[in-house]
Amino acid sequence: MEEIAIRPGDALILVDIQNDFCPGGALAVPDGDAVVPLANRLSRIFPTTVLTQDWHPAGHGSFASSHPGKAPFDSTEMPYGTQVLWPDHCVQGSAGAEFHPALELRRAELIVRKGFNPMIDSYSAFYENDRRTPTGLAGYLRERGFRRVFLAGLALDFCVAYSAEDAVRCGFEAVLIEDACRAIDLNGSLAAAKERMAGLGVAFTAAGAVS
Ligand code: VGL
Ligand code: ZN
Repeated sequence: MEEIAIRPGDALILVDIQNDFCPGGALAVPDGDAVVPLANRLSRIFPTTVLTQDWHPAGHGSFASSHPGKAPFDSTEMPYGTQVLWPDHCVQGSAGAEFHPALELRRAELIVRKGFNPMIDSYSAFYENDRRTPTGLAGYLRERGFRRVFLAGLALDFCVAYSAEDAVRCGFEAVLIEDACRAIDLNGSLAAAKERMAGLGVAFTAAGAVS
């Protein structure tokens, strides 16, 4: 595993480490809570941590319950393309939308909420799923002089992967901390996500190799 030294201009982005993505949650990622101790350790060694928080209004367009006749994990066509339909999750103000209780928030300098547009999902920390509506994160990172982002969290094959890909498209170097992520792995989504990331030049490392 590639050893990587943290340098000025690096930021850690911890993606969606929320109750609904952990065991017992509405969209539980297998073993999702296993990332928490690694995320905490990483946030103590990075100069800056950014958190993302999936934050949907009730009745969100990505919920299967908003599409009569559809079940969770079916797909549908939205104006911006194909969208997987999810169980209701991370509803604004609900306990499921809160960060995992053991996640240390102290070092987070920014919390990016996403998915609040009722008709557009937002996997990526940078753009909504129309791939055109920005969250503002790229501007924030640029204004603060960050050049390289390290990503970890949930789920590797959706929000983490989309964020890493968009980071590269926005001109940042991106490093995925693979063992500090867990995946949903829906119909081969994990292998596909890794291939897309590798193709864009995202680097892969492990939490223990970053210092
Ligand atoms: C996510 C599906 C729906 C994620 C969020 O955090 O990966 N996946 N909303
Ligand atoms: Zn969501």
